[in-house]
Amino acid sequence: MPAHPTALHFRRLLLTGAGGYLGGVLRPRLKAYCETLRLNDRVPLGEAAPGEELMVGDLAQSAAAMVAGVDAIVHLGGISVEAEWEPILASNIDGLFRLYEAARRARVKRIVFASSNHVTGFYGQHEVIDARALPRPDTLYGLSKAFGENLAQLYWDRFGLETVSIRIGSATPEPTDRRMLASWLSHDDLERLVMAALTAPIVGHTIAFGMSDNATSWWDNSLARHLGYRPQDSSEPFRAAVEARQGALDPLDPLARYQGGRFVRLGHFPDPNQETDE
Ligand code: NAI
Ligand code: 15L
Repeated sequence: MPAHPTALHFRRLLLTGAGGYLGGVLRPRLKAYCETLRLNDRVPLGEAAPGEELMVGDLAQSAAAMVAGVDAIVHLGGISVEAEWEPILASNIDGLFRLYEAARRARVKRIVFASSNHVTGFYGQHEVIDARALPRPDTLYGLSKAFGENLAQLYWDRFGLETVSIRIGSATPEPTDRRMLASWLSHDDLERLVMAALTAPIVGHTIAFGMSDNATSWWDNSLARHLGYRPQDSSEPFRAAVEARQGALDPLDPLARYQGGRFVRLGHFPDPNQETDE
């Protein structure tokens, strides 16, 4: 049963990063909304199900072929955690640019871009921010997602190519630590948000925070209200089990202090053994 109530049906959608974790979540779900679902990743994608087209290859090299004939793109492909600069540069900067360039030339109308909460990971957990807050990336990874959002803004302002940049929180089957009580995005709500982003009448470039209807929240989605996203899940039913499992945190621990949690203290890859000073 599709989680998003829509009669709108796409002829062909492209899902990048289809071989990754969220690709596996969205692959069967997006198929319900389109005649043909084209899938890309540089890792094997298994057998094509009915109505699927598989295109295995690096997105920087195969962007033009990937976007040909698609109505819209759900772009998950990229480095999804902190890493060395070179792979981030290749996938999240150059790969993203190649994808947008190809989409512009092919006159694709809209891209849903998987951005990340790590664009603003250095805001404190005591703060509530909206999409007007300046980026405060916590990693090279978060920095690359901030670049992606700016690229999306450029392609909207200059070329009228629409994007919804979703700053995904933590999209897991259930919240497993205290931070995720605020950052959790259920798989069903992820589907609802991606479908809202694909089907809202006009989005320009919209930045939306990818979260469920959590009782604790650091993110104000009022600037993305026009998407019509209505989360239906909440981390609250998991709170007692999470708090029993994790216990109280030292308030100075980055896990408790910053929205980006442990990402703010991950090794900086050019010098990975050196922890950052606070
Ligand atoms: P993942 O790492 O499991 O999947 C990413 C996929 O992209 C991989 O299968 C990888 O092979 C592919 N990829 C990377 N570079 C590529 C390239 N140059 N060409 C072709 N394919 C390439 O990540 P996950 O968890 O599925 O996340 C999907 C997207 O959502 C990522 O962009 C990530 O940054 C973003 N995101 C995910 C969150 C989560 O909670 N899972 C939270 C915030 C953002
Ligand atoms: C992300 O951006 C990562 O892709 C994902 O693996 C999680 O770590 C998530 O953020 C998070 O902040 O929980």
